[in-house]
Amino acid sequence: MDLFDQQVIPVNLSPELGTSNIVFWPNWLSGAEADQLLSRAIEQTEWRQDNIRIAGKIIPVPRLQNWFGDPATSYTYSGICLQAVSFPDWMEQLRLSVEGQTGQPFNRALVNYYRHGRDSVDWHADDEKALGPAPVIASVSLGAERVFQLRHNLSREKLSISLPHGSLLLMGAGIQQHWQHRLAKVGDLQEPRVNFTFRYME
Ligand SMILES: O=C(O)CCC(=O)C(=O)O
Ligand SMILES: [Mn+2]
Repeated sequence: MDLFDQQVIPVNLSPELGTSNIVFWPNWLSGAEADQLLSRAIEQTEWRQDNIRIAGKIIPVPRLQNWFGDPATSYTYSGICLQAVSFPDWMEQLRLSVEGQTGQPFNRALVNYYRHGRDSVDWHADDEKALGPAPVIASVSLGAERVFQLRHNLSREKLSISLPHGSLLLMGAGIQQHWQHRLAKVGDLQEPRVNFTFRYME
């Protein structure tokens, strides 16, 4: 990995708190490493199709997913409770590389499988109580390049970052409290994408 490849994007939080950073490594993994991880992830993950309740209706989430970490723990969001699955060896190695690159501890991962352009994740923040007051989130992207959008809760300022195959993105402390993010649907895209979001929970 070429260190000069690292991009630091300042992100406004509030007048009191100033800015935090998104740190982005667009070419974090080699093409061969990223290809291998993508096929491993797709083939070896026990993908779940979960449902959420929106306005009284039960709707399948538009992606497949699973939650990894200490199996004695679970993760609840939008009324979905995911019991954690232990990190398989290959994912444990990825977790260690992400810790090494970012200098931050991570002990959980939510893994998302966007099968095609109609799969997506709507506006949200990774701000569940269990993640503590200022979560730091690391995101590894594999497969189809998709646009990650962020929107400030008050100013509505927007940021868009295109996430290539093998990239790593780190959202610094404070961003989850002041911004939401999403991955919008794109028409006509057939190629899959897998994303790992590493988090830290006590
Ligand atoms: O797929 C992505 O890049 C984002 C996923 C995400 O925001 C999440 O899992 O919380
Ligand atoms: Mn998220």
